[in-house]
Amino acid sequence: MKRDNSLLWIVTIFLFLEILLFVSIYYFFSIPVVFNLISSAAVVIVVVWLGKNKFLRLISQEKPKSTVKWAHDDNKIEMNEKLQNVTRKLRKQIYDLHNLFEVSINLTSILEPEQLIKSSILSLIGQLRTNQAIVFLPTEKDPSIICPIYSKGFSNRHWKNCFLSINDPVFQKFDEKMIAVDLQKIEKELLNKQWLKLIKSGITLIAPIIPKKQIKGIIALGQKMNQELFTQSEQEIFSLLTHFISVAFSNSILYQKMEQISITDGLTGLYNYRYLKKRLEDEILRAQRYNHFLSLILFDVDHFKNYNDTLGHPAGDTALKTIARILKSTIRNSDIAIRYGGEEFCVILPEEDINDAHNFAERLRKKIEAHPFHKEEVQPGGKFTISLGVASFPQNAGSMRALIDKTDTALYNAKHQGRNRTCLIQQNNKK
Ligand code: GH3
Ligand code: MG
Ligand code: MG
Repeated sequence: MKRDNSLLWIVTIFLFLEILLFVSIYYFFSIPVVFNLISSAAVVIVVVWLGKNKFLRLISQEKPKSTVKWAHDDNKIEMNEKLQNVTRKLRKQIYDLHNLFEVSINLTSILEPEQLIKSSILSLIGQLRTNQAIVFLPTEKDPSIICPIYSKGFSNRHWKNCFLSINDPVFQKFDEKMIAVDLQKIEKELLNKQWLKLIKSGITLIAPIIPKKQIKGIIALGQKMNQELFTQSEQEIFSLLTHFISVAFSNSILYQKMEQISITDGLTGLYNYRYLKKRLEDEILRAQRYNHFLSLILFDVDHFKNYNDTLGHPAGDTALKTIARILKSTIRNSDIAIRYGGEEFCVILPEEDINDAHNFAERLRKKIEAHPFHKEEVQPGGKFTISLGVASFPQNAGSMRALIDKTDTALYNAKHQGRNRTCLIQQNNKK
């Protein structure tokens, strides 16, 4: 390598100039100041010019470039570029995995199916940089037919009346790993009118929703925002996310079923006592807020023990189911029918005052009295009947507890006065 002698030269020139200066001071007193200034300025400029690069290298810790080019330097540069590319790809994969992990945790924590679908679509759109996604799930009437239930970025006309069979030949293209399928790569003869319409609207990739090894629906994606094709790794991310969504969806459906079971009476299918407390509280708050009436009816089968003892428990169960059926057919959509316990039932009538509730109670009582229950002649009056108590908020009670107590008292009065009748609180003789 060539030695850098620049500093040595500078110092030598400087010494020479200074000797000249010294001599000039001695012999020609008038010249030296100008000469001294010029020589010093020249030295400073040269030193600054030569020292600049060295100084910059020193502060940036950069090593001086070798002036000799070795044969293996090109290989090194190439290797370095390759390594940087691999590092970049690995960093991207770690970032994607981290995102996937977070998204999966978020999705599995959503227990409401509709909310889950909406969040899933937003996650897919964000992760895969597309602005179109659509979810197909079974129709209510026929679980073997799927239709769009939620979409983002597609206009309604694209997917209105779009129905696909769960046995569609396109779905056979999902392999056992259930990796997403690119619709561009599907043979044309497999694509029916519906698929052609969907492809025309921009759908490119589809992945199956498979909660339990059986296709229940699909998620379809539109094009990427930058109009590029989805890469292999993006297709894998889509498949993986759809798999998470499938599991989360299945859990949310299960949770919803369990929740429904926990508030439903197993014998009659009506709501149970657990639901009554929660719902009545909510309805009273609503009645308070909007200044509405609210009525409660409590009724009990007359001499049911006798019916049970004479005809057996199964006959008693059948009679209870019949009562529930008659009750369901008598209430409005907004009324809430509940099995209070044993052979006691209850109806919440939102926005109904005491007179409306009394009319309803009488209608129900007469329907039950008129219904030909199995071997009802075994009952004391020869008929299968009920007794009812009615009270209203705020006319008779100002709180949930008070309303239940007043209705119970009215029912007690109805029993006490001879059964098969309706009693309003404080009005004991109405039949
Ligand atoms: P009252 O007119 O005073 O109401 O007389 P009752 O015989 O109806 O009243 P009681 O409380 O003496 O009897 C209620 C009966 O209801 C006793 C119980 O065996 C029966 N019961 C409670 N739950 C069920 C049920 O789920 N199925 C059947 N078959 N019977 C039930
Ligand atoms: Mg009874
Ligand atoms: Mg009873």
